[in-house]
Amino acid sequence: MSETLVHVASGKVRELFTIDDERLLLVASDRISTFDVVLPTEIPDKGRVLTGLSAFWFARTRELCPNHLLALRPDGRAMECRRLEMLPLECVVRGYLAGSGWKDYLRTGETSGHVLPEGLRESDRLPEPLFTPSTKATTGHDENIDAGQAAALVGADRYAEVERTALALYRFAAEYAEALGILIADTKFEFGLDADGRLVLADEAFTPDSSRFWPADEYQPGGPQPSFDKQFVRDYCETLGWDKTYPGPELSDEVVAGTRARYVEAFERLTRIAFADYVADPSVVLA
Ligand code: Q0Z
Repeated sequence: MSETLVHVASGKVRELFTIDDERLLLVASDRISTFDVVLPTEIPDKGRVLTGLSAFWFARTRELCPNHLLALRPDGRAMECRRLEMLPLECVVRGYLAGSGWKDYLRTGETSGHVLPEGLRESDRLPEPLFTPSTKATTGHDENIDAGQAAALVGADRYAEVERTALALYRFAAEYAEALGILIADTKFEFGLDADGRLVLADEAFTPDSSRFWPADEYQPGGPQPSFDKQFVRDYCETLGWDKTYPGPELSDEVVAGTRARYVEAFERLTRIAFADYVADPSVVLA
């Protein structure tokens, strides 16, 4: 009955373990990163919020694309996943012009080979959501690539399938979240293949760690937008004069409490489920 978990990988804020030949355990910690540095202070329940949100979206997008979720653990922070052959692509969809998409547009008028209209401002909504894949960097930042480079990595037919699926997933979630007051500016997916070669959505889905969440009521294009979840942390770090290199600063109790409340608010707004109900029984997000 008891199982032996073998640790296989660490992300910045998550851990991956092997359960058996077919299954992995993906555990979301309460660690938080900002400006690419993991901070020494944890945000209580952040891991549960992110796992619950991913599971919620996996349950609601099953008809658009099968996913790796097999079961939620009773602690609400760990997910049993189907083990897949992962594709060597970070599958980014952008609905708004932010981050590296904005930087590329300023330099070249394009982002990942998509020619954009002139005169766009930072954080503007794009005419259409764009698929902007990047390579998986083992160190440093993922590198944006164009469709030709991405197709060379996975094959032209698989590339077309991944693009079509990623755009469909983004359109579904962005429309759903916007109606609840959250703009999903962009998001990153990872896909894998099952034993039959079927495309399967893996990793996490539409969490604030894999996506830019913006509060819709504060949306004001023409500059950077406040982050739904991390703005207190960023503002606090800016007051400290920290140089944004390791090690990061400890967070104050007020910043921890405010940030935890924002994660819980994102969970409750998007799922329309009380976070306490999720903690009592994580399977409520799957209904
Ligand atoms: C995901 C990662 C980490 C979190 C491998 N279903 C799957 N099948 C095979 N491999 C993966 C998955 Cl999700 C897989 N990663 C990235 C690493 C924590 C995510 F340490 N690596």
